[in-house]
Amino acid sequence: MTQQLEHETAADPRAADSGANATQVFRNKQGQATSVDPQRVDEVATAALEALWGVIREKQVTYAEYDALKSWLISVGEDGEWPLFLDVWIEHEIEQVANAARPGSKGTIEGPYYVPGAPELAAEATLPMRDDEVGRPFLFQGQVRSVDGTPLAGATVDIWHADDAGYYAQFAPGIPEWNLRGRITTDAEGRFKIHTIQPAPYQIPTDGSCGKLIAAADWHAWRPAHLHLKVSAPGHELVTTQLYFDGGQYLDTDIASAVKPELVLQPTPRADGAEGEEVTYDFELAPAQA
Ligand code: MBD
Ligand code: FE
Repeated sequence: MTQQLEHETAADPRAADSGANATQVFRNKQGQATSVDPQRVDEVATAALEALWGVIREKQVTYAEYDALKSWLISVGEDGEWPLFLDVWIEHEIEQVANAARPGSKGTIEGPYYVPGAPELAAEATLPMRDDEVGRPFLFQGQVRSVDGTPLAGATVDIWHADDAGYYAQFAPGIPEWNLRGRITTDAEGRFKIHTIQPAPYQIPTDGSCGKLIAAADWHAWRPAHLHLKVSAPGHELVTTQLYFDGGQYLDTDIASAVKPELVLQPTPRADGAEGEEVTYDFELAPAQA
């Protein structure tokens, strides 16, 4: 318990609550189930099963292990942790395949905690936060451009991140609905200036199924501190990404395998002498596919 205490909140966050919310948010986003061509289902499902059969043969998986797996898979559903499991251990590969050929700013995984419809904010804005929000002040600024260098006025920087205890609004109890979430519109020169606080590293809930797998395998449960972003502009491809902090813990061992060198910020002390750090990071968006 000692390692968890430093990142605990007053209200006690439970994996099952956070999981239920993530499941609901995903259902709302997805709407009706996507229909996939049967030939494609056959091709991908067969390959996936064959890969699994290969692991069973290679590792000589036993009945006891098979039963442990069955029991664990049932609990993942009961805990609502399928979104968490998939986004931590599978999404990074999907993202690589999806965006390998896209020019412009690097993307990375979305994760389970994006909620559409955050408050709309001006080009320079402070993210919604509590009057007594704990955390080191952080100024995140930059410009959104097309890959040819044209500044994109009226682009949207949709940002969400954890608080100083590593918790996300709407997924942990006792945090105001849109805390540390906002949609900033860039100014006439495509620029934005976001005042917020530095998030803490994120720990996968230890009391749910994902936490059980992590403990059983003797892995650590952490993601490095990060900002999540969706950057978009008319006529351009939306970029879903994350930004990390140079020198931060877990950068080299992110449980979600979502760190890329291009995504590591190097903040410096505020030039104007204000408390905290600042960093400039520009985004370049690819023109939308025809
Ligand atoms: C997170 O905050 C996150 O970004 C991901 C990808 C998975 C779990 C929690
Ligand atoms: Fe996150």
